[in-house]
Amino acid sequence: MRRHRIQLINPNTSQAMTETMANTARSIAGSRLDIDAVCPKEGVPSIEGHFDEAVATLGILQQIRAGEDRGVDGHIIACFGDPGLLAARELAKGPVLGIAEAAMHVASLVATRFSIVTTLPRTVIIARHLLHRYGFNEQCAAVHAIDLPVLSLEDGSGLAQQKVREYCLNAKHNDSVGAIILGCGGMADLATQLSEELQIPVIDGVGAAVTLLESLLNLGVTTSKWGDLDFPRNKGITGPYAQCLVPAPNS
Ligand code: 2AL
Repeated sequence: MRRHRIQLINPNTSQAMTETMANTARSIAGSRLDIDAVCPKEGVPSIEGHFDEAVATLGILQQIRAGEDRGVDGHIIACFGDPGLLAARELAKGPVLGIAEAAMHVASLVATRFSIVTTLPRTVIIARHLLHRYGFNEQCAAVHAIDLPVLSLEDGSGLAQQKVREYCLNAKHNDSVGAIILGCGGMADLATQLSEELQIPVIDGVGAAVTLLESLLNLGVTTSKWGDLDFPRNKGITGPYAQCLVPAPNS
């Protein structure tokens, strides 16, 4: 089996969060998987709503373009709203996974029902939309918000981590679920310890996406270019968006 290189794209500009996720991703990757961890130089410092997602999407597409150009085999969009996922799949030859979609698939393999613990209450609707879009709504008992912003996970106080633990414990006892999904990329480093401590699978989307992406690459399965995920048509986009344009082979 040949070596593969993937890129982990943190769509917000937080270097600290990029490193948290990169450390988790590399600890889970097999010995034949190399991981480039990247984040945009400009954009939003954290993604906590529809507006933030829209702003972050251009940076994600630029990173996908750059990754494809240097020959990476696959990509992970490491934000729990999976911003720009389908657009990224159009642009990329290799597979592209979002951490929310990956976490939901993994949770559904080990439990009949799960709950999600996320950051601010305004992100709950984003998770809910994804549950519907991916077909997991019936399996999700509840989406809980710890009511702290994304960057509180990186402030060194430990308060956000304490609240994540508290909310996971409550979900275990009150939601009749068999698993809990951590609803933010910045929680990636908490899953292993929480799973052991709470004695219930606590699933982080970064680790889930790394493992699933590696499996797809080993299987030789890649993004379908037959149909709507075909490369975008080259129609002469101007301005900053031009950097994201891939000329479609036959247009
Ligand atoms: C996220 C995430 O994973 N990264 C970020 O900046 N915002 N989503 C979330 N629900 O907190």
